[in-house]
Amino acid sequence: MPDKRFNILLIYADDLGFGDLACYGAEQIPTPNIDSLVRDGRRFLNGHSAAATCTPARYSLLTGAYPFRHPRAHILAGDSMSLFADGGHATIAQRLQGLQRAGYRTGIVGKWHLGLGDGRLDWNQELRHTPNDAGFADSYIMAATNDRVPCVYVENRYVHNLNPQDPIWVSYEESEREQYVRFSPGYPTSYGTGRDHPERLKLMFDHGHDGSIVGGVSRIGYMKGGQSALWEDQRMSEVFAARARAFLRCNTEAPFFLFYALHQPHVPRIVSPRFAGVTPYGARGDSIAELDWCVGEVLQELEEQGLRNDTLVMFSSDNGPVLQDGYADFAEEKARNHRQAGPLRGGKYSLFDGGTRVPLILRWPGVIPAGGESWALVSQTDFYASLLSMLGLKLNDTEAPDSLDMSGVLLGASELGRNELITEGVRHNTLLHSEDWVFIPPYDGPAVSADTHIELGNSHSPQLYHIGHDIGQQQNLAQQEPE
Ligand code: NG6
Ligand code: CA
Repeated sequence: MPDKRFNILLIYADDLGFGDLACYGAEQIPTPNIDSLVRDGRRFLNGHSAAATCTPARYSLLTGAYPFRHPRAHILAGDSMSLFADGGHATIAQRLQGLQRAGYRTGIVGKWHLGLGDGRLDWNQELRHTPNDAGFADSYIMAATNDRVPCVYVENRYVHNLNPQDPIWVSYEESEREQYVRFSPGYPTSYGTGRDHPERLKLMFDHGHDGSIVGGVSRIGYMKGGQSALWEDQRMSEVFAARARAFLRCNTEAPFFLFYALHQPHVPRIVSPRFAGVTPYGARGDSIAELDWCVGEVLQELEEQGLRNDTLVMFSSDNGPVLQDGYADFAEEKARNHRQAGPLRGGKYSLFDGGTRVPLILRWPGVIPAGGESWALVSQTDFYASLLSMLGLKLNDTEAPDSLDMSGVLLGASELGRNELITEGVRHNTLLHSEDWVFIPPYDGPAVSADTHIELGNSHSPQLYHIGHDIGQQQNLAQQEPE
């Protein structure tokens, strides 16, 4: 039986790289709140997400299962069926919620991207297979990503603020595009598409992203209707921050688990006017500064509620960084001296370490010694078993098959990380981290992405790197060290 009840605040950025924060070496992006977590907590330098893209990384974060165990754990469309509707693994939220004595109040605010519904979704009805069915008692989310339709918030089982007189339609079928192209005055509202009406765009698409235009930005996929429910990109951070703060305010009695899943710095990077131009790096830098403000908001709420010492704060990112990801926001040109992946090779989508090695910071005053750091190999996949262990609990046979108890190293009581870890680039292309070595098997596909210009790590030859000596993965030792 758990005797220790503590709160868990899991803050998760979207596409934030290993080098994007001042506390990881960035020079001109102000991130004082996240930096304070490092000052007061512990920073990890070899912490990984499970995959170099969002959906599989999030799946593994919540379930403690490697993403390749779920055949559909790939980047999902905005109307994809929930990964939990066809036999996904149990989530840490479910486990915490179900605890006998320390039953947790669970909530998610922000990006979901693990699918909704059990097949064809009707956005105008009560939704099934929402986060509420995956262990989250309170849920206020965007379904997928900020570059995908539908551009609406979902509150528990309903699209928030939807007017039934203006129903919402969503499709990802190219064959249905014609229906979404024309502006038909009146009902149902059509937004036109970026491909057909580029003159209406305030931010030009670059690759993909030429579907429905919402708020002057064309997205992936098509939608019409639902005008009253549309989100405003510039206000998204405030909306989510207010929801997260409200959750914290309302849950001061029971222990809570809040998954605060931020949308920054994922494209389209449209920040609140307060953050426009605060960094020399254009919209991407500004969106990281805004992300830090979001972190500050929830840390402030913890202070105000007197919960600072009772709360384990965990901060990380779902995958590595990307500059050019579908919109002409000139992130590459504007990045100049900024090294978004720090010393690492590759980034989002990549088999190189830049794909999954991300900032990982934990703060728990009085438990985790302040100002520590660790080079131990740890994975977000381990959060499940580690959190249970901190509660004095063990995994049962059916849950979290790949999650290891890393509570010692996470809390700063040990330096012993994993010996081995499997991560993924894209499409369940796996690679192996083994102590100081990284082995990337041969994979088909371009060495460099024509769209994002990222080195993907595909090669017809096996690759072996000693990352202890060669963190930038420049020297392939596969021939030299075949054993
Ligand atoms: C890709 C999108 C990219 C981004 C990514 C998902 C194109 C050409 N690219 O398919 O812009 O949306 O999916 O990002 O459409 S993630 O962080 O959610 O994994
Ligand atoms: Ca992501």
